[in-house]
Amino acid sequence: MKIDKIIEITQRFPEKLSRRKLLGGAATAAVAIVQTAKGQTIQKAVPENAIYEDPTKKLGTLAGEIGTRSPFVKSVKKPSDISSRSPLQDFYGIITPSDLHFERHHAGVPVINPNKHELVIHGLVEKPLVFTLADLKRFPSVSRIAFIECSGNFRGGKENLTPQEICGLTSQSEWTGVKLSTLFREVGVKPNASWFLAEGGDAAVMTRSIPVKKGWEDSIIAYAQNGEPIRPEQGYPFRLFNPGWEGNTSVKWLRRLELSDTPYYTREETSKYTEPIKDGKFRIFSFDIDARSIITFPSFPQQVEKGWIEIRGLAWSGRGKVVKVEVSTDAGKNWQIAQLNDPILDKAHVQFRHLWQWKGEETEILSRVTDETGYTQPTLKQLFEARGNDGGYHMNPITAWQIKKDGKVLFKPETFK
Ligand SMILES: Nc1nc2c(c(=O)[nH]1)N[C@H]1C(S)=C(S)[C@@H](COP(=O)(O)O)O[C@H]1N2
Ligand SMILES: [Mo]
Repeated sequence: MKIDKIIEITQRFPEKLSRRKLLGGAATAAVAIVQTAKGQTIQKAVPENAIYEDPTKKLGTLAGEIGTRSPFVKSVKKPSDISSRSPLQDFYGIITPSDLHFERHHAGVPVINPNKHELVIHGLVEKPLVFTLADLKRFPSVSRIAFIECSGNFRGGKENLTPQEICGLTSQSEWTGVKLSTLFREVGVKPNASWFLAEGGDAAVMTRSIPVKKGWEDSIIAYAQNGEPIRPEQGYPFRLFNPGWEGNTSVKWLRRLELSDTPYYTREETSKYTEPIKDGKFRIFSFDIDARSIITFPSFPQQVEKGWIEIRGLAWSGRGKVVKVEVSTDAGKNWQIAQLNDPILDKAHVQFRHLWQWKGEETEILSRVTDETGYTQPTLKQLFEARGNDGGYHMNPITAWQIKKDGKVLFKPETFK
């Protein structure tokens, strides 16, 4: 039927309706009241490009100073008072767009003038020194793709949770900066220095004790992120970055490093960032991020249709490379090896995928990762058995999604009682 004229766009389809079903393939955006060539007035679903002007008939916006996201893309972080979470379910590949990197601030984001900001390195060193941003940029630079994860990255308890809500306190960037080992050589770290204190220049004046060994190994003073100066939310003008370690140790807005022969037992490593290990005991300085994986598609609130589905997700380990991700599509009875997409980097988010034919049965889908140390992601039950069920930090349980008969996908709240 030839449409002569669109008279009125009446409504957008409710999200619930499958657009594909309605128009047999074409992307539809609305219902229009249209007049046919024969003068009849009828209601008809219309494709998006019938509502929005034909882009081939009009000069587009000219080149600009800064790129934008399409108005059709709605990916955003989820802020609470103290943090905002990355929308893991929206990501492609392994890099988190800088403006979607999760944020965790203990006293907000400071405004720092790089010309007034300095890094002091002192304590057990031959030659205490002060570095400006310009000074740091003169040293040999390194770039590395790696994740940062907050060790408090776990939510559960109800079915309507998205990957973002469950574990969106992890993000991945290409970080550029100077190796801390380079600066250690510059100041002449003394042989008896075994710890250093890292201090931030925000209102929290956040402090953490870090073993000097880590500094020699792979810590970076990062001043850039994904090709641009590090964002204020991530620590502008520079931050400490400890690959694979709990996010809290990667002190942002870094202003001071003090070398010492003992840890400092700051608030962040005594009252906070310690976790129970049964019998009233707590572990302290639990730096490594344990291996974890999560299926990001399909996940709540997505809906699946019968047929072939590519299950997709992210896996990572703070102790090195991911070597294996297994997926179960029958609630954990059988496990299959998932495909890992290149690149598979050290201490980095890796993409996995697994082809699955869903025939309409009610089931649960799960993923579990094994890293190069041989460690395999535990169940929540195993975590509680090992540590008592006080929860706390470093919770990396296997995450299950329930697939309902109608294709609805829901988080499977923990069953550990
Ligand atoms: N100075 C300072 N550094 C900080 C924090 C802070 O509040 N102040 N938050 C820490 C915590 S708890 C985490 S998880 C990471 C978060 O880094 P991001 O906000 O860049 O994602 O930064 C850490 N570094
Ligand atoms: Mo954190």
